[in-house]
This record gives sequence, structure tokens and C-alpha cells, in this order.
Amino acid sequence: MSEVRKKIESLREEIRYHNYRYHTLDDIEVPDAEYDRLMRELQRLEKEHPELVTPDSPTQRVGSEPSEALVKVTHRMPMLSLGNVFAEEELQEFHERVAEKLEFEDGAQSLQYAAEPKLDGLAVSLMFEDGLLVRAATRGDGTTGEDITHNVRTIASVPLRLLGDGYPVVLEVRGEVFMPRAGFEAFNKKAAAAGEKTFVNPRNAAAGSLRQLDPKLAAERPLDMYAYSVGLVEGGVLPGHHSEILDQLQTWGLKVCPERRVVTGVAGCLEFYNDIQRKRDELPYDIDGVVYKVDSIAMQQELGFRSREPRWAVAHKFPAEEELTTVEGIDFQVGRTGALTPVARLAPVFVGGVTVSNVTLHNIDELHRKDVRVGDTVIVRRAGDVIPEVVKVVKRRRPKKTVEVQLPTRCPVCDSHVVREDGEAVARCTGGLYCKAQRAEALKHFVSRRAIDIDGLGAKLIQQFVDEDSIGNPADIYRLEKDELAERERMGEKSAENLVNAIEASKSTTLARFLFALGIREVGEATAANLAGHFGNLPSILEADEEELLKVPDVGPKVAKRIRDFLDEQHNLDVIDQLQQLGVHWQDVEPSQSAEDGPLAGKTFVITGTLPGMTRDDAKALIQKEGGKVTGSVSSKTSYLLAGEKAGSKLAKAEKLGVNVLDLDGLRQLIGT
Ligand code: D41
Repeated sequence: MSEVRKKIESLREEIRYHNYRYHTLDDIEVPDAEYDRLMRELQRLEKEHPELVTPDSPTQRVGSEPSEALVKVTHRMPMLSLGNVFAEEELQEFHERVAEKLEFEDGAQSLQYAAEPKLDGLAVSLMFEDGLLVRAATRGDGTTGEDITHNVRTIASVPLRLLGDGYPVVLEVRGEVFMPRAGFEAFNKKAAAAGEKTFVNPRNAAAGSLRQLDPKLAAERPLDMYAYSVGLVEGGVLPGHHSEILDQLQTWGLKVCPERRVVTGVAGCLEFYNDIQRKRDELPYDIDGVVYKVDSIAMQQELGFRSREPRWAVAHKFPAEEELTTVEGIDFQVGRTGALTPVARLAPVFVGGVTVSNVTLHNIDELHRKDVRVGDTVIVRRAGDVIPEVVKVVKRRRPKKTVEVQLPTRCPVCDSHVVREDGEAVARCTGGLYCKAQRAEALKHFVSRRAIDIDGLGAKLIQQFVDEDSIGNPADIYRLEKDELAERERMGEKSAENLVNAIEASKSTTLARFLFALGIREVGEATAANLAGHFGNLPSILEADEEELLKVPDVGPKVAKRIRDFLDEQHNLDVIDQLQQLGVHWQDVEPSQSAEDGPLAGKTFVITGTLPGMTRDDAKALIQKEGGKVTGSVSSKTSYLLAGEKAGSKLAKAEKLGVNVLDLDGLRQLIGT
């Protein structure tokens, strides 16, 4: 017994806390679905143990608390609440209860429902007397709401006087006030730009707007309203069907939802549900399900209601788009380019209609910004077809002794070092070809035409080899046997032979191609050629330290470091060694001494504009051949700007910085030709 008492008390405390977050702070901590679950659990326990119900229990005051500043209004006819179903079976049960109570013989196959979207806004009551809007009130707890006449009068789609004639003397219209999505986005954007408070969702924005004390503020909010039923009616009669009543309200100037439809039986309801769910993202307003109402008012009256819920209506809710779950682990996935992506492993949770158990956290900065830790309770969101995301951590539920997740220093796939350049969000594995995660991409690059050039080894085949582990690194390509290839699906004798020949032919290459093929980051074709030209042979490159690498044309500190990082990994050296053992070879060349001895040694050039009779690439090659360096942008370190015709901003900058400006003749003079 005391266990139950404790449980009830803790539920109440939890619910009160969330009420406070929601109503007072306007800053929710858990998704609605979780709040509803807590509430239902409390209701269930209190029902089982009525002796434990106390007047201050949150169940004794469903709905929002009227704020002190707004005037309270007692609804002359209580505003009912609406039961929920989530699953098809529950809808079927609802329908069977209706059919039974109405004593249908045939299971009420032909029973008609008025179906409409369930807007995610705020229920309100509008009182019209002699056609004039005399009072608007929030639903509140269904019995007592707040007077919001001053704010509702600012909503353009609410008539201050009913149109036409034939309306009852007293007509209470009930409906939903909401903020259309576009208006919400625009409002938040403006508020953010002005450094003002933004709203988490359109529903909160609508609620906040309606409860403003100053109608001038409410008037700035893009609110709208759809009528969904009537309350008090005196001095007049309304049509006999819900659908007709809404039509009638429309003729009197009220706005009703255009998506509404009369449907037949459970099958009709489900069809409507699916239609609306499909349309959901395109609708200009947020909805959280659909509502079915028995269309005949006579039948509604026969059915009546039970504990404030009509027996003739039910909300069929969409799966919640936000749910709570716990983080069971945080792994780092290695992508094809070596980028490490943190992924949260979750206790599987049904959200937005699917079960989610993995969510990407994008990169380490994002992970730290959200501060997600193993053991955390998190809000997971999946809206429409958007990929699921962790919205935020519920910090209050964090277990003791959690640790902040750190970027691993070694690759989880291949154990190579992980590097992250300053100012870059992405961390990468340095394993390159050695890392299985990067293998397929690296191999594709290796065999490409401008690299080692193996014709016939396409992307699909490479993926196959990698998947079945028959190629671990580029050297393995040279270990493939013809018979083995021919046995492969879709590869005949002939193409196997062609491939073997292409592999054989690729063994005779150049040092530049070989270096490019290795796929060292930042080492493109041009840099590979410069490296080959500068050092002339592979052993010199393997031995070169960063300082020596910097002497290579076009190689800056960043590239030099990338090359050194790559060559410092033993497995990369092993692959290079194996490739040579297996017959990959090239002709060494005389190392060019240009950078050290040429007339342009130590000088840095920038090229701009159109040079007469020479491409910029040729000019670059000429400068490099004579020992100069060519960079892309002008700075105080630039020795010369080689400017052709139509030189633009670079010329202006050079002049501003006092950098020497040359034309081609000037360059030739410098070189001495
Ligand atoms: O769109 C809505 N949110 C909506 C709410 C609707 N389309 N119809 C509704 N119908 C009712 C009854 C059946 C009681 C007249 C409702 C609500 N009620 C409702 N909204 C908030 C509490 C109840």
C-alpha cells in the first residue's frame, strides 16, 4: 500500500513540475506524449485506489490554470473533452460501443461520421448574442476558462458580427485557435532578430498569444480559428447533422476546416485518417490527428456522454513525433571519406510511426553542444519523413557519474590515429586505404584513370571485393587470380582476362601517378607531380621531413603535414612496400634542384588576369621551374603579382599592400631570358 502511495505522490510531483514548466515557464522539458503517460498512470492508480485521491492532485484539475490577471469565465455549458484512440483496434472498439448503444443490427456498417483534422491549437468558446460577438473564452478545464475577448477580436477570421440571418439569438461557437506554420516561422524569425523570446511550436505560440493582456500584442500574432462545434444555442434551431451545422456556421461568416468530410463506418474513418496523414506535411497548420463525430445530432443525443467525454466522438491521434528514450551507447561511425560521425544507440522507441534505435549526432561539436551522454534520457523527434534527431537531453533525469563523450584518438574500425584540424567540425581517421570503412572509396580512387589506371575494375566490383574481404588494400588487387575472377557472377572468361591484363599493364606507372593513387588527403594530381619532380624518387620522399616537403612547389604547411601523417603510419608504408614487391614500378627521374638554385628561389608569386600568349598554368610551371613558388592569394608575403589583362581585385590588393606588380616581360627579365 505505501508503495502505491509513494508512486502516486511521485507522479503528482512530476506532473506538477511539468505543469509549471509548461504553463508558467513556457519551456517544456519532456514531450507531450510523456506528460500524457504520467497523467494516465496517475489516473489509473487513483481509480484503483480512490481512497488515495486528494483535492490537490493534478487529476482534479485537468486543463490549464486560469492566470490571475485574466478574468475567469464559467462556461454555461461545460466544454467536453475528447477521448483518444491510437490504434485501429481501439477505433473499432469505439465504433462497436456506438453501434451497441444505438442498437444497430448490422454492426453499424452504414453509420456516418463527420471526420475532420484535429488541429493542434487551443480550444475556445465564442459567444454570439443577436449575432454580435460578446465574449470569447479559453476552454480552461472545461468548466472555467479565461476571458480572452480582447485578443480574439484581433483575429481577422473571427467575425465580430455574424453574416446573413437566421442565426439563433444566443449562439456559442466552439473551435480551435491556431497559428499557421508560415506565420509561426515568420514570427519566430522576427522575434529572434529582435532578441526577443521565441516559441517552441505553433501551439505554444497560439496559447501565449491568446493569454496576452495587451490586445495590441495579440494583434501582431498571425492567429486563425476554425469552428468545430456549437455549445449553447437559444432562440433558434440548427440543422440535424454536425456536417450541416458546420456548413451553416460557414454561411454566418465563421471559418471551418476545408479538409472535413463525411465518411461511412470504420473503413471510411481509416481512409480519411490515412489521407490526412499523407497530407500532413503539406497542410499549412499543425495537426496531431483526426476527429470522428457521429454526424447525426439525434444519435449524438442518444449516445450522450460519460465523465465529460462524449460517447459520440473520438480523436484518432497520429503517433507522437517526440518521445523519450535512453541512450545505451554512443559510437563513432567511420564514413567512406574517413569522417567520424557520433551515433547514439537508443533503447528502441516508437516515434513518428517507426521504431528508432540509432540517431546520428552529426559531429563532435554537435554532440558536445547537446551534451549527450551514455545513460541520458533524451527527447527523440521524428517528424514526417525527416530523419530522427535528438532534440535535447532531459538533464534532470541524468544518472550520477556520467562522463562527457570524447572524440576517440584512434579509429574504431582500423585503430589508426584520428585527426581533427583546428576549426573543422569533422574528425577523420588517418587510416586511408588501410581502414576498411574507407577502403571502397580509396580503392576506386586508386584504380581510377588518372591514378594507377586499371580499366575494368568498376565501383560495383570493388564493393563486392571489399564486402567479401577479398581485397583488403590496393596490393591485394595484384594478388587476384584470373580463375577466381572468372568464377564471379556476371564476369565471363573474356572480361576476366581483360581485367587481368589491365592489372598487369598498370604495374608500369610513374612516380607521380603512384603518389596520387595513394589517396593522401590534399595530395591531388598536381601536388603528386610536384613531389615526384622535386624528389625524383620514392625513398627521398619517404625520408623527407615537413621542412623539406615545404620546399616542393605548391606544398604548404597543411599539405606537408598531411603527407607526413600518412607516411608515419606503418601500414601505409607496408602497402607501398607490397605494391613494389608485387611489381608496381616506375622510372626514377633527376631531382629538380629548382627550388634551391633557380633565379626565382625564395620568391612567391600570385598570377592574375589574362597573360598574352601563355596560360596561367604554363606561367605557373615556368615560375616553379625557376625555383619560385605560386600561391593563390595576395598577402604581405607575396613577392610579385604577375598581372595580365583584366586583372581585378588581386591587382588592387597588391597595390594596396605595396607588392611588386609584373607583366610577362618583367617576369622574363627576372629570369634572365
Ligand atoms: O481540431 C480540434 N482540435 C478539435 C477539438 C476538433 N476538430 N473537434 C473537437 N470536438 C470536440 C467535441 C466533440 C467535444 C465537440 C475538439 C474538441 N472537442 C476538443 N478540443 C479540446 C478539447 C476538446
